[in-house]
Amino acid sequence: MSLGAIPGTGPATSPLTVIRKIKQKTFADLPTDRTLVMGILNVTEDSFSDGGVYLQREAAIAQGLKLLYAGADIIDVGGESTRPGAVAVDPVLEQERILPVIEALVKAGAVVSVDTMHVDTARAAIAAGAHLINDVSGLTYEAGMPELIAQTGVPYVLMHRRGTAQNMVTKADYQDAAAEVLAELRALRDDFVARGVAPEQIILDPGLGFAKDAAHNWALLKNLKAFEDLGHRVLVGTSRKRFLGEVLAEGGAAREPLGRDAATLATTVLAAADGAWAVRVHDVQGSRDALKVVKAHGSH
Ligand code: PMM
Repeated sequence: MSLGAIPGTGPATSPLTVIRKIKQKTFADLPTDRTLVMGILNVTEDSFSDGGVYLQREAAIAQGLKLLYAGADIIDVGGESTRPGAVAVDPVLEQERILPVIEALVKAGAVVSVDTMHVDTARAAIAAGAHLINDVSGLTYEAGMPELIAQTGVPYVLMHRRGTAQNMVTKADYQDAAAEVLAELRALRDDFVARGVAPEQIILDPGLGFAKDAAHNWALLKNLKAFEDLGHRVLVGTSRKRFLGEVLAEGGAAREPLGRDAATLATTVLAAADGAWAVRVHDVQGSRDALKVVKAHGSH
């Protein structure tokens, strides 16, 4: 008997039909009984450097689906590198890179967040189906961002950063990093609320590595509960960051990024035990496993 005899299983079944049948998710569908995993999908030159635009796009969508099937609760799509010294990307190019990826992942049933500092890109991403905006610009946010977030009502990650990617390293100067970052993030939160953003829309992130050195990052990780006490969900991003490479250094050289996943998992466990809402990570499968252990232990 031909498989085609069973409706919906034959070779004539269009893959598109199958995709359409997948129930599209919303932010409200996310679990609330454990720490969530936000998988990182960077659609930047350095991440997908070989091939033309089409190949980059295909590779990015394939990687996003891989993260989704590995158990990512949210996929964070970014088209502009945010590391220290990174060159700013034109928002038009940023949108060319990420909009088709967002559309494909939303269609496949993913909850998608968009890592952007640009109002135009955030607006276009929301129109393409993105569920939340992850803005790392911190104290130097683009004019109009709070108004867009207020109008659209989407959840919004408000992360702490002093300065820009170009100059933030020079601004990593604190007497008491945890207290100062907390005070600056609280003031920024108040500013967004005064501009019409509902407090429930705001997710706070201490911004590890953004105008912070290793000691500052550890102070923030140790004081996560103080951020949670501001009354919002808290997102933490430690994945493969340099301060972990420094802990693992041998012979004075920091461990390279791809060798930092086990150390990242340790910080994931610590953050979850302190009540983090979500962790932003490269290693989705490992993070889900580690969080199952935290849950079984009853720590979150
Ligand atoms: N870190 C990076 C990029 N985006 N977003 C949030 N909310 N928090 C972070 O800590 C964060 C971020 C840099 O990491 P990558 O270059 O590995 O993406």
